[in-house]
This record gives sequence, structure tokens and C-alpha cells, in this order.
Amino acid sequence: MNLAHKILKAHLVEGDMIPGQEIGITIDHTLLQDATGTMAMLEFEAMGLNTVKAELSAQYVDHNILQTDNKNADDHIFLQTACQKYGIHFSRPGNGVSHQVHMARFGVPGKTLLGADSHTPGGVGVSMLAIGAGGLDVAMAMAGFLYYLPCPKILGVKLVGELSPWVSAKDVILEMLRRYDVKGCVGKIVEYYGPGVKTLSVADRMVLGNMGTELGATSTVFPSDERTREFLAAQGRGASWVALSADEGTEYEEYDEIDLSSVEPLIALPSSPGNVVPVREVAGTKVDQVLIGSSANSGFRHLMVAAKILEGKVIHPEVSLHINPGSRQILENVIEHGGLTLLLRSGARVNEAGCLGCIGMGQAPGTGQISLRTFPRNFPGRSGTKDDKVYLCSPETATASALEGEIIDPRDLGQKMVHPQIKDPERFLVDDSSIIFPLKKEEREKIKVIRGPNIKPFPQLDTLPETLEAEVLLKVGDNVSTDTIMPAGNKVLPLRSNIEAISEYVYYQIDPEFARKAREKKNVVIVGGENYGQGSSREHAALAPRFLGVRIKIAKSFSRIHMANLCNFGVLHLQFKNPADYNRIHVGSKVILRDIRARVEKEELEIPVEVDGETILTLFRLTPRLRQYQLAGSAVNYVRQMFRK
Ligand code: MIC
Repeated sequence: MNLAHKILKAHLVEGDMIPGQEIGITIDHTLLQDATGTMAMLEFEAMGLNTVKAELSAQYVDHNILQTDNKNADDHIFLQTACQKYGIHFSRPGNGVSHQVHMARFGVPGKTLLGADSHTPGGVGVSMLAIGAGGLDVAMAMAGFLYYLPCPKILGVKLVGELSPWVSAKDVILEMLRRYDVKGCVGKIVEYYGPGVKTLSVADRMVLGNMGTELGATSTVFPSDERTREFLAAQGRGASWVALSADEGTEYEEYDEIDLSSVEPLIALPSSPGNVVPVREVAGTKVDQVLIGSSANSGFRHLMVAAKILEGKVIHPEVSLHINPGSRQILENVIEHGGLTLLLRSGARVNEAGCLGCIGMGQAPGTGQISLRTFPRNFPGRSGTKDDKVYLCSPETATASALEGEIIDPRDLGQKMVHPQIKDPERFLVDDSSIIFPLKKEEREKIKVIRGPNIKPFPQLDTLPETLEAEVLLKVGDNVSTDTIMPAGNKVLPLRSNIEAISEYVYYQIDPEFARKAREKKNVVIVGGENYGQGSSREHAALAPRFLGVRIKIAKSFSRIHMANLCNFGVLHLQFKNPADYNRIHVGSKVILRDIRARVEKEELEIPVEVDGETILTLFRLTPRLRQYQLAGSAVNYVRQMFRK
């Protein structure tokens, strides 16, 4: 058996492990961050339990850490008091990015982790089966429900050889993106194995898991080996280690191989992580801003490699270099090993640990400026600047370019200096001082959850009517990300716990009048191309449009997490049976779904859609559970009905 199947099987409660069929698995750990967590916490509260049921639940405050008015601070105190009430670990603002802190302080090989953040698979650094999901799915897992997902295919990627100097794990995942692009791994778990695995550190594996999300993958799996043991021991948690690997000679449903020694420095061009070329091809391009850190590449190794490259040098005067440490603990270790002084003396701006510019929470580039980032995503406008030009690359490429003022292949810097070899310390400085651990049961009862004016109740969503009549308000192309549907950034993110307010920004980048126009119609249809809704797990990209009346989405295909979120909030996600029908439906088309309620009840798999009087066929594959959500109008309505019964 491969390792992914072993972990899935150990957690399987419902269904058979047949690719594409729904399975229900138990979840050991849950993770919320603040941007998705406020809504998820409200959803958890709505279930009426007085404690979480998962083995370990944690809430991180890493996204909304700029406090430009009351809103984010109100959310932080809401989350903190809710955690104390319900038995959840609370990682305070400034303590660091959920993925880094969870892996280092709580991660256990072989456990399942469900996180309301699409980059949760970074937990593979310590061989967790870590999956990103919408907030409601995570809230359900906190309440002890199973997590349902289509059983993934396993893509085995054999790693052989060893990375050359100046080439790092980021280049390996960019190589995967060069091969598979942003939807080549939808419905798959990527399992790395082979002799090259042991040459990759926990920090390297985390980078591969983190950005496996950009391949569309459900998750990423790595064996738990000596490297994992060393990392956990260095965190003072050696007892959590267990060895895990695929059986000898396992065959995979799909197979690929990477010779690490042949990987070269790569870079993703604006504005898709799949737009990958060798760094050499764009060498010489002037650079204005360089950001290192946040969710990927913010570990000890990544910050120290930047510091050592910069040792005794000053960055180019026209470049603004920012360092976003993954956690307070990582920063302390960088300080301990002399890295902070090197960074500061080079002219770098060292920020508080957190996501920051990765989600447009500050650090926006100037007009027309080129920004190089070690982040996982560069979707259009995500940096906060219109028509931005964001490139994604390794810490080595980023640092070398910050020195030169233009993109350079870091191997060229290698002609002037030796590539610094960074090893994790045998024992990290450990700092849990910003984690508030769950209170004893009797103490929890005394806690009053504090709700500021920014926390609005969950909206009422109507049930599925007999027949739905609607109008197409927007038609978009392939690979539209949730950043386009529901932007983030420092203006919009603080509205995550207020659906009415945040809905004003739905599709704002494409049409600032979208919300007003949608409110004027009764029901709205959006038409999409392939891989509709790729990217983040934010359920607001389903819930806020639904609040405005978006009842139907018809696309050539949907991304996994967005599709689950659409189901959770009662938006019908219909897939063109014949993709060419995409050309038969336009903005302004009148759409009728006749007897849709009866069809969903009767489990019809093909739904006829009347478009301006002509009929096209769409596919609507739903499991019995998801069918109930659609009929009830949302999963929340369904769960409420269940509890009432
Ligand atoms: C992202 O990287 O897009 C985010 C911000 O972390 C999101 C979560 C969110 O939108 O809050 C994600 O990846 O799920």
C-alpha cells in the first residue's frame, strides 16, 4: 500500500477507497486562522456544542494582524474568548503563521489535519495528512463530524538524486507546476517517495506540501523518517515521532519522477503560479520589491539562507526587501544564530511573524513595480495593487535578485560566493508563550465570549425552490481564483465576519457594480470555464455571492474546495455536459431550472437548463449528504434541522 492509502485507511469510516467516490474520514487535528476562523467559529457555535470534539483544535491569528480600526482587534478578542470557552488552543496575534506553528508545536506524523486554509497541506513537513477545506467543513470536524471528500487518486513522484547548490525545494515545486500547471493534480494526492526524499529537510517538504495546493492537489504526502524524527526531537517533541512509509515496491495509480540534481532555478511569472520558466529566461528584469517568508519559505532554513547570502553586503538601493518570519519562535532561532543582524545590516525590513503581503495585508508594490516573492500565489491583484506584476521564486533567487536589483539566476552569484549550507539546530529554542492552552472544563463555563460590533450573525439562506429562474450576470474564463471572486487585502479581510458588508466586494476587480446589479435581480447565474474557484479555501467566495442572490454557477469544471463550499451554502454547481455549450450562454441570458427541487430529490445526475428558450444539459453529481444540503438551502440549515429532530 502507498502511504496516502495507509493514512486514509486508518481514518476511514464511510465509503470505499475508489477514486472519485465519496469517503468520510475522521479528523484528528483542526486548524483555523483568523480570516476564515471568525465565520467558522460562528458556525461551530451555531451547532450548540459546549466543547470541541476533535483531539486537538487550534486557532491562529496570522492573517488580519494589521489593526487599522476596531474590526480586526474585535475579531481577535472574539476568537480568543471563544477558544477559551470551547477548549481550543489559541495562538495569539504575532505568534506566527498557522502552518508553521502547527507543524512545529503540534504536528504528529500519520494524523489527519483539516484546516480552513488551502495551504494546510504544508503540515506534510511532519508527515501529517493535512487537507485544506472551507470553514464550515472544519467547524463540523471540530464538532466531531467526519470530513467527506472524493477519494483521491495517488500520484507517486519518485525523487532521485540531490539538489545542486543554489537550487532549493521551491524550485522542485515550481518544476511540478511547470509539468502539471494549476489544475493537473485536481482530485489527487501527490506522494513523494524514493531515495531523494532523505535529502529534503522538514522545511523543504513543507514547501512542497504548501504549494501542492497550487497544483490543485487534495494534499501531499511524505514518509516520516529520520529527518522527521530529528526535527521533532529538535522541537523537544521526539516522543511524537513514528516511522511511516509506503510498502516496498508499491505501485502508484499515476507515476512521475524528478531527478533533483537536474532541477534548475525556476520562477513563476505574473499572474499564475503555473506560469513557470527557468530564471535564466527572465534574468536582467529590473526588480523593485522582494518579499521572503509568510506561509511558504518562512522557516529557519529559509531566513538563514537569505541572511547568510546577505552577510556583509547591502541590498540594491532601488529594491525594498522584506522578511516575514513564519513564527516568533523561528525569529528567535534566527536571532540566536546571528541571522537577524545580518538581515538588518543588509537593509532588509524585518516584520512581525504572519501572512502579511501574501494575502495583501500590507506590502503592496507601487504602480508598475515588479515584486519577487517566495509566497505560494500571484493571482492578479492579490498583492493589493491593480495590474500587479508578482513573480514567485526561491529564497535564493529572491535574495540574489535583491542584491543585484534585477532578476538573476542565483547560480551566477555562486561564482562570487559559496552557497551557504543551513542545517537546523539540534535543539531549537522553543517558545509557546504566545499559545493560550485550553482551560479546564469547569473554568470554561465561566468564560463570556466577547462579540464586538464587527461580528454579525450568520445570514438566513432560503431552501431550494421548486423551479429557479435566474439571469446570467457574469461570464468568466478558465482558472478564475477565489481572489477574483471574493478579494482579500487589508480593506476587505476585516469584513470576514460580516457577510452583508463583505458581499459589496464580490467580483469587485471585474465589475465594481456587481453587488448592486446582483441585488437588483432575483436570482443570479455566473458562468465559468475550467477549474472555476481555484486557490484559497475562503468560503466567503461561495457565501457572499449566495447572499447577493447567486444561486447557480455553471462551469466547465470546479476546483475541489470551492465546489464543496458552493454545496455547503446551497449554490447549484452545474457542469456543462458538453463544454462547447459554454459558448451558448451569455451575460443577460435567461436561465430556467424547471422542477429543480424534484430533480435533486430524485437524484437526477443530468439537469436540463433552459437558456433563452433552448435546452442544454449539465451534470450535477451529488452524494446523498450534499443533496440534503442543496435541498435545505445550506449545510447550516441541514445541520440545524438534524439537531431539531
Ligand atoms: C490564501 O493564501 O489565499 C489564504 C488567505 O490563506 C486563504 C484563506 C483565506 O482566504 O482566508 C487560503 O489559502 O485558504
